[in-house]
Amino acid sequence: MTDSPPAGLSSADLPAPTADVVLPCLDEAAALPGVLGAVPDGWRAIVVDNGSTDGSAELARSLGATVVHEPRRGFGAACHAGLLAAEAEFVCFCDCDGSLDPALLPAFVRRIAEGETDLLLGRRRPRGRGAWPLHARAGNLALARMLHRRTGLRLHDLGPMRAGRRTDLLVLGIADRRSGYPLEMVVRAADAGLRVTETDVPYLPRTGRSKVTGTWRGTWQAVRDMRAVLLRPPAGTVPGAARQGVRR
Ligand SMILES: Nc1nc2c(ncn2[C@@H]2O[C@H](COP(=O)(O)OP(=O)(O)OP(=O)(O)O)[C@@H](O)[C@H]2O)c(=O)[nH]1
Ligand SMILES: [Mg+2]
Repeated sequence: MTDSPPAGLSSADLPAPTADVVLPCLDEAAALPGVLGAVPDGWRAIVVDNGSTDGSAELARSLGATVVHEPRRGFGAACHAGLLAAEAEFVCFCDCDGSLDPALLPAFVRRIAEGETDLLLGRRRPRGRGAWPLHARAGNLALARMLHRRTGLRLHDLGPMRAGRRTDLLVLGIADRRSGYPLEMVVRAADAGLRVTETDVPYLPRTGRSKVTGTWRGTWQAVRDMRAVLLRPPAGTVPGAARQGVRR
């Protein structure tokens, strides 16, 4: 439970609880100074590197971040290594390419701490040309529809910027280590009865070279990984019994 604010103050006047921010990073030296500079004061930035060759790890360390090396390639492998390394009550995730602003995250954490929601996702609202290519948007929309059919959740986006309670996220047992990780987090959270909601966030053109959804190949891979997540039966479900709603 959250303590009530002292008389005369609203909860918005109080500082948001501190959190750890997981920043998956693959060759993002150009974006790192801006991203780390926007991490709220007193929060821990956990940069998870997968063998960057542009000096990202050294740069992040010199800028005060905790750097975690994850030997296994993949966006999900990086996110999960960051979650395992986190220690704060609240954990946030944010891309490390300058497309999303970590300074928005205290408002996310506040809403969770106040009991409004359990997993809060940033719904990306593109700002500027090229921030979000059409094919990536179309893929995302298709996945949001499939997610609705699978879980009943009505989300517009499966964006990478998000926040939750560390213990809630750890017990979900997310297994995907590639592009399906963000979707699997949402599916498992819904299956576990957590409240999953979204809030608008500006989405800016990334700094540096596009690696995933900026390319057709990356998008195709992401959609395939995510489809596989949606086709998996809910955890703890007796195979074949999902239609009858039977759970172990
Ligand atoms: N550690 C690690 N980070 C990754 C990996 N793939 C992507 N990232 C990081 O995860 C974040 C999201 O990846 P992006 O390349 O921005 O993917 P995207 O936003 O879908 O597409 P683009 O911005 O167009 O490339 C960025 O901070 C990347 O550096 C990976 O295999 N390992
Ligand atoms: Mg990006």
